Amino acid sequence: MKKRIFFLAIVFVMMICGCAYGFSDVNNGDWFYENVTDMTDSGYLSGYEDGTFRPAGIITKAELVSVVGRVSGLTQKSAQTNHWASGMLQAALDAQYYDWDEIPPTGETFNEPITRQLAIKIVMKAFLPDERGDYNQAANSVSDFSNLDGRYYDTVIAAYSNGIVFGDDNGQLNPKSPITRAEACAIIMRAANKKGNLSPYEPPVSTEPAAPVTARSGGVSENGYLHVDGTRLVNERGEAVQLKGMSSHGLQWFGNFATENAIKATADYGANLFRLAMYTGEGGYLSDRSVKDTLINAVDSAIRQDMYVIIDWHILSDGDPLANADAAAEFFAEVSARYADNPAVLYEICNEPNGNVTWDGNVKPYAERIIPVIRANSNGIILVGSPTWSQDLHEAARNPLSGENIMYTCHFYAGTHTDWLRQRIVDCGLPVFVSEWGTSAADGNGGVYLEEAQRWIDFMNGRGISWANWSLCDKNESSAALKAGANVSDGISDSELTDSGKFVFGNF
Ligand code: IDC
Repeated sequence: MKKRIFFLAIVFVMMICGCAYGFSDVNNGDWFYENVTDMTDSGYLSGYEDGTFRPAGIITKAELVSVVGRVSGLTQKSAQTNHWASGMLQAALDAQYYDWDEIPPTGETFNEPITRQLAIKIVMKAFLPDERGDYNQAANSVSDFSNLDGRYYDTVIAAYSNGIVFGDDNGQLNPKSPITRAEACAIIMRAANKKGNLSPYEPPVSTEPAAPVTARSGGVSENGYLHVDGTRLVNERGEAVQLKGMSSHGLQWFGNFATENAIKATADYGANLFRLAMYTGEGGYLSDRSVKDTLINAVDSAIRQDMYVIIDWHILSDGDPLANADAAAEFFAEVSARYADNPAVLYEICNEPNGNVTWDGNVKPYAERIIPVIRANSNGIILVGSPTWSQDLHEAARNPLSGENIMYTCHFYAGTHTDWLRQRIVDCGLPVFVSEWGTSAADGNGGVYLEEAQRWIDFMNGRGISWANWSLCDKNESSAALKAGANVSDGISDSELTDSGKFVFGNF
């Protein structure tokens, strides 16, 4: 259900999660009751936060194509724009649901209301492309048939003859008027039911490798493959590079802030890194494999934004990385194969070992098992944690891993960790990557401690240490970068940033 809500949050930009039942404006006697209920029950479409469905509201081209694409089982493709629906629009265009000029993939008209004639054509092409109808019958029953554009004759006639569309009480189709949400539900559900095989809901995961849409300063297209040189991170040309960006919160909870628009918004503020915290426990990957699809979509999004991206196996309640090493090996085999030799991707193999674990006895043996799995596909940067929530760099330094392009993570929270942890970084002599830090105390709340955070920023800048900040979400905790209810579908405005968010975004 969480995943479903996540998808819907993308599909219907203005809507947040809604309940499938009991919309205050959808009643049992309404002509669209069954269609709307089917649609919302299946998770293809959602209502609004205030408990309404708004059946008479209009629907945009992007919204209609997205829903039709989902119900008909299309997979998103790489697209020309960063619009939230562009991947599905491209897939629908390629599948010839509509023609180039009807909704140009360049995006200018994505947010316009869709006409009834075009909506009917798209629905017929998606579900019943081979159906035909009787011209005379349709022309007689539609009193304004002559208002149709000629290119829609065939599909509208077929729609009438197959009981997908009925005119209004006056027998009018109003082909060039916008279609309402209730009407869209009705024609989509009728056509899909007639076809007979509704595709089950699956989060959209593209099979095509993503590629940057626009080159950004400090991005992957500029720096290419990363390497470790001594204690420094360097680019393809051997020049020092510092990555800065946000970490997601747990993807099982806050996947709605790891969307392409959210990630793009951080890049627009200057970030060249995004970290995806895929929790293993607490309702994460080990109990819900679909979190991986959220992750993959987000990795693809970051790649399209020309950003470096960390795939974080976010152990936390499961403090010993060895406890789920089999699942980790399987996971990293899969994702490293998908992103084989992609210069954008970094692998963080264990967020924060904690509890009764040691470097020698738990973390190092785990790393020695997982690193070769990744190396079979990629020579990219691998980030390794250490005991005590990735603070025991001194333990790792005594018995470091062998091999190239390995860095050690140090995690700090400004309200808890100060000079002594900076000193550990200086003393350890290892290549260090701060893949998670917060302006709060270590529990993610309290403060914020911006003076100490500034000391850390100065320290990291001075040593060229890369970082990702915890976290891009709107949870009511001080480490969250966004205020409650922030809407990231249209970017992130200054007024949506918390004190922490303002400080961090100002430091990209
Ligand atoms: C915290 C979240 C909080 C959540 C908690 C448990 O901020 O909302 O309830 O995890 O899942 C870490 C962890 C990171 C923590 C964060 C703050 O990597 O998952 O997030 N923190 O406590 N290490 C040190 C601090």
